[in-house]
Amino acid sequence: MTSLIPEGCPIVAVEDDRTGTSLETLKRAIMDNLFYLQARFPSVASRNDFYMALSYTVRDRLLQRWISTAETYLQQGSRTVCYFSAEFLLGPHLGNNLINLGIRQEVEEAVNELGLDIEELLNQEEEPGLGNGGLGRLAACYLDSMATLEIPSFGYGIRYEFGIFDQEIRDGWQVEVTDRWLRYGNPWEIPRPEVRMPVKFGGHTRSYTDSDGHYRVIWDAHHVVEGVAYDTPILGYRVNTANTLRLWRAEAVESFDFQAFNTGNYYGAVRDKITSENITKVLYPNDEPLQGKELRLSQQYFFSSSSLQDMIRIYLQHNPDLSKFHQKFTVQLNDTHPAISVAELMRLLVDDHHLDWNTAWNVTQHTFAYTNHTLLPEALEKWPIALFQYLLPRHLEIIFEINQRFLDQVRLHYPGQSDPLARLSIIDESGERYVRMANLACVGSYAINGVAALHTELLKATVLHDFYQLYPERFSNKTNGVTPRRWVVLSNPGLTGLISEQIGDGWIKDLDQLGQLEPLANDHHFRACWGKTKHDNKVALAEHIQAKTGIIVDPNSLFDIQVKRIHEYKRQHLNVLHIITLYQQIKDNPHLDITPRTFIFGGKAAPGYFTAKLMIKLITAVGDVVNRDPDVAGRLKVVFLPDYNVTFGQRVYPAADLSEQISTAGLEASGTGNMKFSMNGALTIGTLDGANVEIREEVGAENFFLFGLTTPEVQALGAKGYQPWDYIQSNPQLKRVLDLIASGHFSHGDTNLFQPLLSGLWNQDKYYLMADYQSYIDCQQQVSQAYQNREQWLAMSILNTARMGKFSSDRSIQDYCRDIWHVSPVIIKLNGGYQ
Ligand code: NBY
Repeated sequence: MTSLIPEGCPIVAVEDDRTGTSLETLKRAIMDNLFYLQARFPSVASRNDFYMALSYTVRDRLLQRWISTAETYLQQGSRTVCYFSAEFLLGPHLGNNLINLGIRQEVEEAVNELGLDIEELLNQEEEPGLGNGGLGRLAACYLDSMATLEIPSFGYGIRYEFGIFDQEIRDGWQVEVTDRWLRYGNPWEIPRPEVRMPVKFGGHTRSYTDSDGHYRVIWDAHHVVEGVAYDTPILGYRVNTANTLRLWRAEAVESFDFQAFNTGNYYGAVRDKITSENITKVLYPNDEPLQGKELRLSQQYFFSSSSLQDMIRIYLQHNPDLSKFHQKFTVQLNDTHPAISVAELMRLLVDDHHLDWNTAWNVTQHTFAYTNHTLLPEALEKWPIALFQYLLPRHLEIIFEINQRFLDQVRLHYPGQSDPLARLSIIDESGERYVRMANLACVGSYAINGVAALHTELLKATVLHDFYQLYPERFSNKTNGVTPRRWVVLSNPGLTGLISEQIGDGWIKDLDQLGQLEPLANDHHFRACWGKTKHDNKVALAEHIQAKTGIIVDPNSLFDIQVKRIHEYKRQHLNVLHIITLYQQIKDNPHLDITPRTFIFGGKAAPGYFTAKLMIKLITAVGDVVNRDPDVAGRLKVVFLPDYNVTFGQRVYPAADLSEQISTAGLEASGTGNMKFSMNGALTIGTLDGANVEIREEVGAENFFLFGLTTPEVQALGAKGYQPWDYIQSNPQLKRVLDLIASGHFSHGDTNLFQPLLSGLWNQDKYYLMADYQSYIDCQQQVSQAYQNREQWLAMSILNTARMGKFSSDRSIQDYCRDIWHVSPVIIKLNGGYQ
């Protein structure tokens, strides 16, 4: 690039008087930023002003790395991974960047000397909640690991103006409140108003033959929206790599609906402008697809198209030949939300860049890889043909063409058979016609993976069975992982210090090193330190609980925690049945000697998911009674902590004794909270589901509380005709628990309130709670006993942490790099600075 400024101008150096990390330089920088960026002097500055000033100070110190990383990738033309995801649930940046930069201590000192409190400033950050749950958080952990492993990569997604709603609890019910996370500004993003991509919607297509005799299609859109880039640096841990997360915001194009404007329909024109900017207004708060929402499909197409256009733009800067695009880029599709990319890349290559179909298909097919995150057949995304025709008419044509060529191949495999064809077809023709996004993703990808070993096996055997038959070589498993930087180092400084004292800090980048802790499980003194750390974390959580809910909990009680989205298949209500069982035992015998427990719940329900919201009401209602009943005498406490998010997760995992992972076997694809708990020394009570299976393998069966039906048992029971009332009628304890709820004991005498939940359990019990109840209760009894043996419990806790190496997202990313992406690290060198 040619410079706009003359030689000999001042250089911005890697570390200079502005960006050094000495105490004086840091203090000065914070005060400078407060004045020059926030326009405040200290006496009138708010806590947020100081948070912003500090964040800019930290950002300034990672900019050299970010710019050098971008420069290096550009110059070296490195093979690059693009992680396409509709959700990135990042959580707060400041604390994480301090740790990854390695300046947490220096900054804390500087902040102290300015008379401020670092914790208060950290708490000031509104976390970017641009995701629903596991899928979005996984994307965030993967960005951290890709940067730490120095993998050239981009995240591409949507800059939602409103992320996942804030949850309030009123009268025990969930109430949704808009998440205005951008209200006070976002110091971590850099808008790139010059990076903007036109994205077309609606209209129709026409074809013609050009002067060279080529058949061409033109898409005359109804309207165009622009994607504008907003970049956030993703810094690796103690490396120079700072990758980019590029999120797109929708902007109306300048001369929007000129005709309306000129005919005096000014308000009409402005209304349409607002409509197109709606695309990136709000994250859909469902963790299962909502069929047929036009705006949702618009979001998916909008970010897929903007991202692919951006990649082509970057590619063409150095290479005119798009037929080798897949050698430079690979795209990981985070579930089917970006699967429309398959058709869009074809359109860009064929219509806009005039590649012939076969060449374009070769590129496309070698570009994409697809990760599936769900087995629930009803959760597979599909879009009505009519909606597609209306919104993306050209893509529908392209999909038909892809499908026709694909089915021609399939016919060779299955001569004369129509059933496999009907199942494999990208178009569902069994009733109203739909585009099946998982089929599009499978046809258009060179690799397909599930997110835990069991999940991948089930994918191959069920929802993607036909594709597995056709393309077995495309399938592999990539068990999820979580980043130990955020989920141990940042959240649990006490444990981090204790571990590093013993084995050094190499484990932070190489989690298998935690194995060195194993012998210490037998060391009495180490156990005592381990126990103290846990206790301190529990005291801190207890204080938080009291501040947020007014409920006083005993840090000496067993902290039994279930935090995750509220869902019937995750079975928070099974946990409640256990609480009521204990409660009833106490009522029967108030002097019963039981292990005191604090049951902590957190999680959001999709706003339209009535049963999930009723489950929250049940938890809070049971809490209201149990927490106050004098017979209980504080031995059981039930807490529902509102607004579970990443920030709260960071408080909760370190304080857990017991992790509840109790989904119906075969339904939780992987789970990642299970890993975060275990890494922080919680023991798990769980079914053989998702990654629980592998966690149990790693930590040892003797260090894991297993209960419940296995997947084949669930399937067999379903096939035989499952009758929940058989289990209820033959189990007096279970029947009493259900009857107590039905009697209105937890609902001020209202016998109707929980009827929908109860009749669900009596009649179909889709998630087999009744079948698993007794096994769960018995297993919980073992937990209570084990907790009484403190030394033994501590040893088990240490072994859990020691054996969690596999579940670092660094391992997952290395697996992806080796087996799917074929990308290698690129070391970033900081040169002297930039002019
Ligand atoms: O992905 C979760 C799985 O349930 C969990 O087992 C797994 O560990 C995790 C990471 O692989 N899936 C998930 O979180 N899904 C969603 O959040 C989601 C969000 C939106 C939509 C569908 C699923 N949608 O269609 O809008």
